[in-house]
Amino acid sequence: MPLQLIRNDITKMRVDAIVNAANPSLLGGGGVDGAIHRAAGPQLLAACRRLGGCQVGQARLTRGYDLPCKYVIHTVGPIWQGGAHGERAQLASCYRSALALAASHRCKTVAFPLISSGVYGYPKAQALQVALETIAEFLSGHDMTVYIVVFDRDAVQVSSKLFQNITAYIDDVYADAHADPAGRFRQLPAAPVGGFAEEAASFAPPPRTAMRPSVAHPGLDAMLAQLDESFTQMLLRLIDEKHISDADCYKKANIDRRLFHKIRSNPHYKPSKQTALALAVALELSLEQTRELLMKAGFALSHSDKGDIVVEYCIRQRIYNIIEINQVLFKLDLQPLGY
Ligand code: AR6
Repeated sequence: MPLQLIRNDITKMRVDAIVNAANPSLLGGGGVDGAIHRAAGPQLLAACRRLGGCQVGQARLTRGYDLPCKYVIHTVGPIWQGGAHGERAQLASCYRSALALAASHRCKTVAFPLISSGVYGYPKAQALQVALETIAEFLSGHDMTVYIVVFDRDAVQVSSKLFQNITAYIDDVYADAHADPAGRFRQLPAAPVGGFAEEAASFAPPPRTAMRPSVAHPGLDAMLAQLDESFTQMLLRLIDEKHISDADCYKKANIDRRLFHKIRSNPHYKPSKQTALALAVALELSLEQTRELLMKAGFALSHSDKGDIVVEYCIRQRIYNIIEINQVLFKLDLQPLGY
């Protein structure tokens, strides 16, 4: 998945590069900067000394030393002064500079903390918005997987109205799915004597002779020769019907280009449910079409699954922005769409 929001300690990320929220001296400090220097060991400080500092909005690169990543990209975020002092442009420039440096070092996987959102005081929700927008823009022209690593789930603040509506919808639908409408579990009738034996008999396998191949089931071969449209075929048909390009589709679905090509080149490809749902959202399908596309991959939308209910709500409300949907899923500790 090209853009992923995850909860982790960035020093544990096994990626090509992690990004450090540094200060202009590049000589270490508190927060994520302190954690990165501690985990990388003293050679990182020696390498930073040789760089001679960095200006706000720019980025510098060192090796990762004892960290599990190859590189550390140090960038200096703006100090929040109320928002009217060019902080947004400076913060966006941090992400762009760090990503450009990562691309020039052929990094395929990069992890960012929420720059400026700690000691430097940038409001977390706004900092996340700048990160998401700037990274998404970069990814529209580059093949890379970028992780935004947040320490606490509160950093992700979905619009409170949307969040309230979705949680209310989950409460309704999930509660219905888990209710016991006919009181089935309250009054189990006593089983008649011999009742189970009768049932068992009706499920007994047919006699062996009836299980011989196609001679006994002349219709089977014909049925197998007339399979329905497959997942891939339906997907490609919808892309054509909607007049969008493949690239628009997989980018909007937040799906890796290689995965999309795998799906495209195999008419019988079976995607994961999260991938199928991401494509349904990218294609802005109705709920009915989404169900049909999912069914082609062997899945259903279930009211016993909170993630499914969130997606159902979003589709009903025509919320087709996968990043927004994934923020809600993240906040509820549910699996994101994509892959
Ligand atoms: N992994 C992921 N995120 C983290 C981690 C971690 N291990 N530790 C903290 N965060 P901050 P800034 C989050 O203060 O605001 C330093 O002293 C944290 O919750 O590290 O850019 C520098 O030397 C917050 O959301 O960076 C500078 O002087 C985010 O990382 C100054 O702080 C950034 O918080 C830079 O301040």
